[in-house]
Amino acid sequence: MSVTSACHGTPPPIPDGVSVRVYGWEFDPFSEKVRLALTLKGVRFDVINCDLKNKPKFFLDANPLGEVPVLIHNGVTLTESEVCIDYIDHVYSNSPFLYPRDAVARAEVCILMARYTNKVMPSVYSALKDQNNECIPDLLSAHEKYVEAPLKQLNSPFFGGQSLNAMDIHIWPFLEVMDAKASVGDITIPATRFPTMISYIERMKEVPAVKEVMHTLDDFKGFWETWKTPGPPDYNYHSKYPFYTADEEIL
Ligand SMILES: N[C@@H](CCC(=O)N[C@@H](CS)C(=O)NCC(=O)O)C(=O)O
Repeated sequence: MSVTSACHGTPPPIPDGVSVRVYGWEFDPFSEKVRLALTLKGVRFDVINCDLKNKPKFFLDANPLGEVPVLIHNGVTLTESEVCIDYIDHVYSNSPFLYPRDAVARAEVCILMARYTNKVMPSVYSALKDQNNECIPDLLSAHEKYVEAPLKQLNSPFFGGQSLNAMDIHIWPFLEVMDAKASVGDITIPATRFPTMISYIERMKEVPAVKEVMHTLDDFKGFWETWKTPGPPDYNYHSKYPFYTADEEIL
């Protein structure tokens, strides 16, 4: 079977009895957050890879902004990964709870997430675009302040305590990329500055749901290779989820 992402001209996916669907692509950190939240809740879902340089009509119909992820559930269409995580926690009210039920504790989680979005994400975007590693100091400072320090203060295995919460889900895909970049020597995460964050990353890698959604170093290396050539990355690269093809139904 030829594997391809849905692209311009591809007809909408055919309902196949799976009630939850994510439009995304394999190496997109925002889509990974939604996949992780669903996996933690034990929800069966499928993923439709979307070619972002040649967006399928059904995807643009679902999100006219043309951004992944999109979460489709029982006729509900949602965008924005954080909103999706919150929705998943409400609709699937089984444990693990992704947000505390106590209002104050919940607000504290939301504050940590907002700080990561507002204060750390810009340095992540800059570092991804930067060819000369000039943005690495900012990336490290931001993680020191908004990940290493609060995690050290919490003194628990995860932001969610003994299990993951929305903050862990929110930051994981970006830490996963940093860790992979560190493994290939593109960046250095100094052990003396990041003792808590480094052991946290190792602990996260052992969580079964994280293992299911994360990528191997070889996956990353292969994907990064496709990004070195001019033009967009290969949105199809090594996806472990069922694909929709232009001439086939979803598996
Ligand atoms: N705030 C959004 C950000 C989503 C986002 O930036 N998605 C990118 C992932 S690569 C995207 O779809 N970009 C496609 C485009 O802008 O054309 C979220 O958390 O879901």
